[in-house]
Amino acid sequence: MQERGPAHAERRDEPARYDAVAAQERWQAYWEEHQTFKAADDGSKERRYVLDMFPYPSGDLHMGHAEAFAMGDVVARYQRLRGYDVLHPIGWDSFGLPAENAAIQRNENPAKWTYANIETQATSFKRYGLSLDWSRRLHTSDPSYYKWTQWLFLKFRERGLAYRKASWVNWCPKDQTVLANEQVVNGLCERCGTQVTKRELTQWFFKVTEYADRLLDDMEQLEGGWPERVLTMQRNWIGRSAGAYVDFGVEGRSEPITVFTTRPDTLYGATFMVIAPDGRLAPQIVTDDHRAEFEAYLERTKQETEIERQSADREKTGVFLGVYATNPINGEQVPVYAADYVLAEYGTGAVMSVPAHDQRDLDFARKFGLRVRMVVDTGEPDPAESGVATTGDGRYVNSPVLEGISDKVAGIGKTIEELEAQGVGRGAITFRLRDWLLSRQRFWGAPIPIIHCEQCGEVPVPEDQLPVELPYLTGTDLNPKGTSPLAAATDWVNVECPQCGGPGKRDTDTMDTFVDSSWYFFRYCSPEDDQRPFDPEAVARWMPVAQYVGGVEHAILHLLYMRFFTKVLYDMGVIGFTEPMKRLLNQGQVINQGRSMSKSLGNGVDLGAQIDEFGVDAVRLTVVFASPPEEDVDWADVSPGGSLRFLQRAYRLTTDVTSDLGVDVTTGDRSLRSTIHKLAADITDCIEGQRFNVAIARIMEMVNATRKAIDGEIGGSDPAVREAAEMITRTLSLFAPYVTEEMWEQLGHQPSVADAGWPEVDPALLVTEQVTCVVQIKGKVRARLEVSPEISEDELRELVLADENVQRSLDGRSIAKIIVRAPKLVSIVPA
Ligand code: ANZ
Ligand code: ZN
Repeated sequence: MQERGPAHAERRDEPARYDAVAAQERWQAYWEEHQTFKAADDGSKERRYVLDMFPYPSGDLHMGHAEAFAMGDVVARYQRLRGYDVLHPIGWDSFGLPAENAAIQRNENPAKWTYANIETQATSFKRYGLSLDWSRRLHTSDPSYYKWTQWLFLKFRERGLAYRKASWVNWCPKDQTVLANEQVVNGLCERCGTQVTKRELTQWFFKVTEYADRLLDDMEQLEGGWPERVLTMQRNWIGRSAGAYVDFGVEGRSEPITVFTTRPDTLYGATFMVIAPDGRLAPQIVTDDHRAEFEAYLERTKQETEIERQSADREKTGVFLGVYATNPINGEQVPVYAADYVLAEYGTGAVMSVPAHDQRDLDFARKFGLRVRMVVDTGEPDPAESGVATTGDGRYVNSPVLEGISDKVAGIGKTIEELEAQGVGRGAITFRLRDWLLSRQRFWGAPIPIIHCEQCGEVPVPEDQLPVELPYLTGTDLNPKGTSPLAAATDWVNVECPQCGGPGKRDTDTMDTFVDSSWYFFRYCSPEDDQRPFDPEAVARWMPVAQYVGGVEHAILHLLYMRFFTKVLYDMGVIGFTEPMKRLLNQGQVINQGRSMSKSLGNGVDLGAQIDEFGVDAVRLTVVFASPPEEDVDWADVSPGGSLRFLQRAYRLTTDVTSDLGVDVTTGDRSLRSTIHKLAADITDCIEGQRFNVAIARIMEMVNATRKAIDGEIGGSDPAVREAAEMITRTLSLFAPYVTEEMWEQLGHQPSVADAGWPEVDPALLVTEQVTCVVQIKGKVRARLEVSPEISEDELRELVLADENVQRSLDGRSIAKIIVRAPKLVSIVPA
């Protein structure tokens, strides 16, 4: 027999208590049987789509899930009580690397681990009492789902938005395998500890850059609905920069080297040029004398991360390539270097170096003894001497074309004009955003539905042959041989070319799991559709999503990619909106003792154990009450035991209500009613404004006021007490679904409290009553004040004496006598 903790009520002669475990079992079964949370989707009510980021089936649910899903459920339950037909679906993001690693270890197919974990999580989600619509459940690793992921890939490709090009990937020379970024730990292979290098492989990309402008501009629609910091992160990630391309000629080469610069106005100060060692250009232009040195440098660069390369305080390194380029504005010859601080994939992979006005360039110039020429006089010391580059506005010097100008915008404009007139440059906008590298040399993902034919090249798998299902591989078959593990499944790889019937080979890459998660929210609208990824009418009915809830770790990639997918679908004409999520809530993390929970710190908190000890309601109430939703919850500072005691107090109120169901509550005690209605109005505001923790504090105030009324003169038979208990039950149901079902029943209602509606607040009860207080001085009325009927004598005396009219009448005279009859009369006799 399982031992039962305090979540189980012991029934001695104590006041009534609710039994958390029994309630959980009972109501879970009830909801399932009655499909309480299934979206009706029949047009009887206005629709609202509330969505939690779907989970990855890594194991059982943990505290992080507990928090995120508790928050999402507050919103879903609230919208439901407000009378909306709520769609609150659940599914699993079930492709991904951990399943593959587990399968290799256990010598089985990744599906086994994946689907077993999904079942465990599903059971836990049900126990957790979430108001989910289970009928729409999906898994991205089901062929019925990834069929449409593949279909979308092909549609994107038709639109020119999916293409292949060579790109650098992480490569373990010992295991002979491509590594995902997560598999590179401190520059070493996670499996064997070998130093990871870069290797060039042909990869698939989605052309997100084509949507860069729209991804930025459409953020206007998200202002106010999305956290500002997420919008800022996306803006920075997209990184729109205005500037110019400038062409530098190179002797003996027909093509110029084009640089991207945000400061074309500093062109006269460009005293050397730096290009990315790992770009196309460097190996082409390096002279034989310098090739060996260059190649050694390139090898070193390949072992560095992009972050290292860009860090400002690092000692600059680089190699001279033996060539000179010509500055187009003054015909000056400048030496060309390769250095790791210039990235191959940004701008053109080449920069004109202006050491006087760019610190990286200045550091480099000082290390390599290159010229520093100031072209903007900002009034600060000459960078050549100070070692500090100046970046501000100032008077242009040493720049004939810009003579007399002292403002950056004008300087940039004038230089671009000049460059365009001479045909050696043009104004340009670049983005930091790169195309999305979507192919993975991994097994457990959606295969890329392309067949490579020697005759026909890349041939899309015909639609009626989708899905391209994964072959059944297990254990060591999944160890990559060469590139992708799929390459080893020769029976699967070798197929007829759909176009010419000749021998073809399947593409052996699979798609990044971010592809799967970029469209799942559309699929929930019509998860059974086997003719298309989603039914456009169903999507039109439900979307955009009213509220999306998930972790801030997805602020960039997932949230950007799903926005991109939405825009492409809009361009395809299948949806009528360009932003999929109206509102976004990023919940904080659950931490312990000030730190993220981790195995090595031994500070993990087990969700299942917490639930066994305190019950679901107490745990959910605790995570939501602990702090504002977007802040972290430190489990060391919270008290689920306290939450459980509070829930028992709330429950006990309902057993103390002695008036009948349906009694006319408007005949109840006015002051209790007014207190409760004011709190209820405040709770509504708190929920709307996502201050869930404050809403709970207000419910606690309701419970206290009601308890006081029951134990005091008002008593449990007053209809206002019933009204209060019902409002408490309904508002509390957002946070503690089980006990509130018990309370609702205890109050004599039919289940479910989820159908009870949100409390309606009577505006008449919100106004604080006022009475008029008359102030007499020597028997004459000199002032009238509006005061609360409950004002005390002291308060009233103070108020009256501070009143302007009273002071004027007294005109400095002292007071011989003052009679205060609160709240209606004050009589003053001056000396
Ligand atoms: C000359 C110059 C003079 C620059 C100056 C800056 C200041 P943002 O603003 O981030 O777009 N740059 C261009 N391509 C680069 C690459 N592939 N790797 C590293 N740096 C690169 O940065 C644009 C500026 O960063 C460009 O403007 C270029 O340096 C450098 F006083 O050109 B600038
Ligand atoms: Zn062919």
